[in-house]
Amino acid sequence: MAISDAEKLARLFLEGDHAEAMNFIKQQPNQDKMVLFRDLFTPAMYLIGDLWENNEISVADEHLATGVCDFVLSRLFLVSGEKSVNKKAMFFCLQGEEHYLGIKMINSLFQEKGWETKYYGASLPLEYALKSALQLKPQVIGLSVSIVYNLPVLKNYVRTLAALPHKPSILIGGRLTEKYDLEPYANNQAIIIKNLNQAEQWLNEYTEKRINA
Ligand code: B12
Repeated sequence: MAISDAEKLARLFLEGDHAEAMNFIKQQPNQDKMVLFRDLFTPAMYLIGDLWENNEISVADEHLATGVCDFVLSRLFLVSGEKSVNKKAMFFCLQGEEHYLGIKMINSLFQEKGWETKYYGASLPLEYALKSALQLKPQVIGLSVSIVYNLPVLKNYVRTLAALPHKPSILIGGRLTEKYDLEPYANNQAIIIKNLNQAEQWLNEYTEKRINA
């Protein structure tokens, strides 16, 4: 059976081959980040998770693969580009949450659409998130959560950030959103995004509303 492109990418990640992984991505006919993230990076990392869960690869293999994935993602970041002053977003993982590759992709997609973004990565305690949000006043605050034991703090993040005077839109994403009903945590104050397609749809609708307003 022919192996898929996502499997090929997963193999390059697992071989720890930064250069080949980068070449593989550069050679893709469709360079749209949304497509690369949805069809290649995400399934490649999910596959690595399955191999890990089934003991077919070790923790060391998984760490190596994560490092290469992170490297390639960083290389895809925009270093310049036109930014709109009125489209600011900040992204981070809840306290305790180490799975940051997903929200790094989301940050990159917003950047590509002209947003000025601040990406804070893993495990950002609420008090520091709040401080930064008060300074930056982003229209969008994106939170990521992947592990169930990190969920209890979610409600508090949403409640606190939604109460900011400039009323940002709060987005919740991450592996758990597809698996569980997180509405009770969102408390009608945040929007739950289940995957990249929904993220793109939300972004397009948000932009359209602003143009019409
Ligand atoms: C790499 C990895 C790690 C790395 C993380 C590296 C990093 N820098 O991110 C490390 C080694 C740190 C790690 C640690 C752990 N991990 Co881990 N990890 C993974 C793995 C293999 C890949 C994660 C990943 O990058 N996925 C790809 C991204 C792109 O997917 P994603 O996060 O879902 O994001 C997408 C969407 O959800 C969305 N999205 C994400 N965030 C946001 C935010 C917003 C605002 C929006 C709009 C959208 C959005 O966009 C993304 C693009 O498609 C997964 C397997 C898997 N199925 O995901 C296991 C997995 C998540 N880990 C798991 C476990 C158990 C752990 C540990 C508990 C292991 C341990 N015993 O220590 C720890 C917990 C650490 C912690 N406190 O968070 C389990 C969870 C199982 C469960 N039942 O909860 C998994 C599923 C592996 C498995 N199959 O068993 N892990």
